[in-house]
Order: sequence, then C-alpha cells, then structure tokens
Amino acid sequence: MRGLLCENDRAAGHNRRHFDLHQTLAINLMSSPGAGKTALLEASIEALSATFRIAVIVGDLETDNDARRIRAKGVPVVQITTGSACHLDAAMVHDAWHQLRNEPVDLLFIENVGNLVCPASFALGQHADVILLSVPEGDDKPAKYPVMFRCADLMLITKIDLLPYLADFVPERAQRYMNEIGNPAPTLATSSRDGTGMDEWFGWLRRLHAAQGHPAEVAT
Ligand SMILES: Nc1nc2c(ncn2[C@@H]2O[C@H](COP(=O)(O)OP(=O)(O)OP(=O)(O)O)[C@@H](O)[C@H]2O)c(=O)[nH]1
Ligand SMILES: [Zn+2]
Ligand SMILES: [Zn+2]
Repeated sequence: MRGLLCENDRAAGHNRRHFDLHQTLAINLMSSPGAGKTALLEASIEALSATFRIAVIVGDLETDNDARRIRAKGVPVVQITTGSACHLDAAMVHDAWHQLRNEPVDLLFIENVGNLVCPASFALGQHADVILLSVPEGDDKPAKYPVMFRCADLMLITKIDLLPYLADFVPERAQRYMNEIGNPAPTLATSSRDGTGMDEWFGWLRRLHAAQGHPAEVAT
C-alpha cells in the first residue's frame, strides 16, 4: 500500500505541473454519495462559464449520468468509470487530462467518487480540496470521517434549503467538529436549488484563481 501511495504521489506531482503550466486551477470535489457535487457543478458552470473556461473530470463507479448532466451545460467533460475503485487516483486523472489537452482551461473541477473514506488518501495534483456535507447527512460527519474532513480547504454545507425540515442539523456544530479535528478551513452554506450562498462560493473560487501563481516548469 505504501509503494502504491508513493507512486500515486509522484503521478499527482506530475499532474500538478501540467495544471500549473496551463495556469489551470484544479479543484477536487469530495463528499458522500448524493451530497450534491454534480448539482453544484451544474449551477457553477451556469454562473461562471462566461468568465472562466471550465472543464470537468468526473469519476463514477458505473454510470455516465453525471458526465451527461455536465456536458448538457456545454463544457468539456471527461468521464472516468472507476468500476470497483472507490476513489480517483492520479494516473486516472492524468489520462483524463490528456484527453482534454487542446482545450485551454482556467478552472478544472474534478468530481471524485462519492465516498467519505478513500479519496482522502489519493492526491490528484489538485490545488484545493472542497468537501461537501449535505444537511440530510447530519452535522457530525467531520467527527466521524476526520481524515477526509481534515484535508479540506473549504467545507460546503450543501442543501441548506432543507434546513427548515431537518432541525437536527446545526451548521455551527458542523463547524465546531471541523475545529475539533484541527481544520481551520472556512465553511460556506449553499443550496444549488435556491441559490443560497452561491455568490460566496463563486467569490472563493475567484479569489483562489486570482491568487494562482505562474507555471514553473514544463511537464510532458
Ligand atoms: N434540496 C436540495 N436538493 C439538492 C441540492 N443539490 C442536490 N440536490 C439533490 O440531491 C440529489 C443528489 O445530487 P447530485 O448532485 O447528483 O449529488 P452527487 O454528490 O453528485 O452524487 P454522486 O455523484 O452520486 O455521489 C439529487 O436528487 C439532487 O437534485 C440542493 O441544494 N438542495
Ligand atoms: Zn455526481
Ligand atoms: Zn503528462
């Protein structure tokens, strides 16, 4: 397993050089199944594709449903069908990136496989990890899946429109669990359904994109 992870880290470093060379900001979206990653991407593409050239790499165990939903929004999509693998790895992302190679991309979203355990162990070369926690899942997930939540640069509490029906979910408690596992990352509450918090999410992306440095070396 250790050798496998070292190999993966090397491949992730190689991916990062590709992204930096092309001044592409790569964002890894992770969550449990159904937390709203694809819905977030659909809404983000609608709002941001006038400003940014966007592409998506999407991992799915079996179907191409997500890829079809995203393609319908008019951006390039590469689908990775992982079969039995419960996470993406750097080699899969490298392969997918080369399938996009002639497309200039400002923002590359990588939708990881819905899973709160495995994706944390496999770096992909991304610049930032965004973890989605949807209101119906319960606010204790950062405490129960600390490895995943600890690596996040941003936590999005998604489906916030459902809060009135699920009073057990206390956003401040989710934030407190994040603090307790030692992650000071910011939290935003969003709804792809009614648009709550989406401007803040777009602002976070814009700031990260603006802060991105210039490419240092050429990757092959
Ligand atoms: N009420 C509400 N429902 C949402 C929201 N975002 C997504 N959903 C619903 O939640 C379900 C799952 O959304 P997806 O976007 O497919 O979730 P996902 O994380 O991409 O799912 P996987 O790729 O299977 O892990 C769908 O029925 C969506 O319509 C939201 O903001 N509010
Ligand atoms: Zn999805
Ligand atoms: Zn390469």
